[in-house]
Parts: sequence; structure tokens; C-alpha cells
Amino acid sequence: MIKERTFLAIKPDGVQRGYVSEIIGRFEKKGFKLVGLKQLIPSKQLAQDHYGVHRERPFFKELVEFISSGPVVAMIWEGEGVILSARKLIGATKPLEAEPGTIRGDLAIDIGRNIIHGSDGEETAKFEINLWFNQDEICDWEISDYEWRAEN
Ligand code: DAT
Ligand code: MG
Repeated sequence: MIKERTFLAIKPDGVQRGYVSEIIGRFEKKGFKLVGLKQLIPSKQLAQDHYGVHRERPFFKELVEFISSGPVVAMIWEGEGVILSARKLIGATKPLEAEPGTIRGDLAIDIGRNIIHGSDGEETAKFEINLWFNQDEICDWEISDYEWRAEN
């Protein structure tokens, strides 16, 4: 069984617009397993640490303020190829470039209000999971029908 995990977060715009169930549903339907879930208003420090790679970008301050401006639904999802697959389900950063069928392609029109975050690689996923979750907040469990989702 593949134990790959990724960090996803529904941003304050996604929560305010009532897309929590819609978004969780897309990852559930795909076949991934939810192993961590909580809602919080991130501190400025957490937002800065999370987006640390963008520290020098002109939009950094605005981005940090936005992410810490309201409730975020933070999640850890597990499954085969989940890091790349989640990025595909999310769609391109710019909603204009995000294909219809993706979360951003279907639900967003603005780059600064693009609904959801997803880790972009293995190292980032590990870093972000540890940043947002304590070990005892992660729920290790087995999906009973896993054999119908993947062979190994
Ligand atoms: P992604 O969220 O697809 O991983 P990213 O890591 O390049 O995209 O950027 C992080 C977030 O920063 C992105 O979701 C929205 C915001 N952002 C990126 N580029 C921006 C820009 N040119 N203007 C305003 N916000 C931007
Ligand atoms: Mg990114």
C-alpha cells in the first residue's frame, strides 16, 4: 500500500464561498484517504513560514495577510501518487490557465483567490505536513475497500 501523503488547504475564499464539502468530495471520489483534517485561522507566522519560498515576491505580504485573514481547512491526504494527482485536480495557479474540470478551473477567477493550496513535491509535502500538523493529529487508518482502488 502506497503511503505517499500531501498537504492541502482550503483557503479563506474557499471556506467563505461554501466549497469545503465540494472540495473534500473531489478528493474522496478520486479514491484518496483523508488522514488529517482541522479548521483554523492561521497566525501570520504560520502563513509566513508556509509561504517562505515566496518571501521575496511582490505579492508576499498580501498573500500572508489573506491566508491569515480567516478560516482555513487544513488537510492531509494519502494515496498512490497523491502529491501530483492533487496538483492536477487543483489546476494551474492562474485560474485563467486552469482547465475546466479542475478545482481552480471550475470555481475560481482570480490568482489571489484561487481557493486551495496543494504541496508541489515530496519535500514540500513533508515540510508542510510537519508545519501544520502535530503527529497526534494524524489519523492512521485503513480503507476497507482499498483493493478496489489500487492493486498494491
Ligand atoms: P500554487 O498555489 O499553485 O502552488 P505558487 O506556489 O506559485 O502557486 O504561489 C502561491 C500562491 O501565491 C498562489 O496560490 C497565489 C499567490 N500568487 C502566486 N503568484 C501570484 C501573483 N503573480 N500575484 C498574486 N498572487 C500570486
Ligand atoms: Mg505553491
